[in-house]
Amino acid sequence: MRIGISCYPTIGGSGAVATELGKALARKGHEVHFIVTDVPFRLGTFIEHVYIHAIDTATYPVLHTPPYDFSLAALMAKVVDDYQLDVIHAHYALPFAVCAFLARQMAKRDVKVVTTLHGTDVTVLAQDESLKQVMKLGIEKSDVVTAVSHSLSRQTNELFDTDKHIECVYNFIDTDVFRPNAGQNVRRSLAKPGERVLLHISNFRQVKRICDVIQIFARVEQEIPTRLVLVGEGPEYSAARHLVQDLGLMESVDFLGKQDEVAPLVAAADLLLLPSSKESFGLVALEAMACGIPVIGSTAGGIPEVVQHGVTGFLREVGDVERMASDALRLLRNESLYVNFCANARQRAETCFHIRDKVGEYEAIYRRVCGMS
Ligand code: GMT
Repeated sequence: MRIGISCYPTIGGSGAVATELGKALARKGHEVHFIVTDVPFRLGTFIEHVYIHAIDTATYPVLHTPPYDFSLAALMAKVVDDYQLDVIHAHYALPFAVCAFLARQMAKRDVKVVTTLHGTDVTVLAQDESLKQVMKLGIEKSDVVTAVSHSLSRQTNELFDTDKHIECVYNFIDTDVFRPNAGQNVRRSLAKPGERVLLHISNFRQVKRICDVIQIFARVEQEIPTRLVLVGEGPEYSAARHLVQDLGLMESVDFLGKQDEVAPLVAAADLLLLPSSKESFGLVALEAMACGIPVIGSTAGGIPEVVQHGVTGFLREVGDVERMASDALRLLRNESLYVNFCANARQRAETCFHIRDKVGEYEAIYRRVCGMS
């Protein structure tokens, strides 16, 4: 098939999922066209059957802001016609599903639109009433809408007061890349022998509750020698640094900033912390599980669909740092429990979220929507 993919190319779960999906589809022989502002960050080296179409946004003195969304819609329509696309897969309702809807009006060919909701569009952007109406249009005019968890499907139907069927296709993981022992060489540079490593990776938005991450670490560190590794950056970065300084923890916390290849870092950790207040799925939790790393997190959104409480990690109410810290200590102090959780985590990633199965689910959706099955 010929498939167009539009996503945010910058670092983030949705961009990672869209890019890995495109690469996997291309490896299976589909023609994949990324219609984007920039080369997606996870694309890596040249892959046969992958094309990149980058938007060239018009700027004129009379326009206060470049008409980015219209340029994107126009480019989508052009790629649909030039390359005879069967499907546009929009990763995010806003702007991509709405642009795909516009593109369909302009294109000469009857292209189908599949939209995947990743969370922030629904849980954050839809708080703005005017954007909500535009997003609702994008969702309702898509041929198929998927969400990355059942929690997000339900939330979307409630929030937009729509009965549009929203299928759940879980995010996925390449268990050959994210695997136990992928971080053997990295471990030595993160911690001394005998020290444990807690890891958090995010874009440091308020919803990630970085201060909870630090509070959990502060409690664990009082009991056993432990280091905290923080990967990423964003609006809460300085607040996080201040809290670490105020608690006198600068010596035992590493701020590594944005990192492209996280598999070795994830595999080098002992536990992943994800205490978010909002999380439609929590891709990083799945990355940790695939590496055989248990997760200490919150019960927000779709996290309980990924992490099984008491089996592959422990989940508590948002903000309950006391119990999250004692869960972490319980796992780190009990070797046989810890080893069990590690094995469960890896097994769950392989059996429930394998890239091969999820790519198959998306292919089946494309075929269905194009009347091929
Ligand atoms: O979590 C973020 O802030 C980034 C955001 C994104 O658009 O990349 O992540 C969302 O999509 C990911 C991939 O589907 C999910 O794993 C994240 O849970 C989701 N983030 C939120 O719902 C806050």
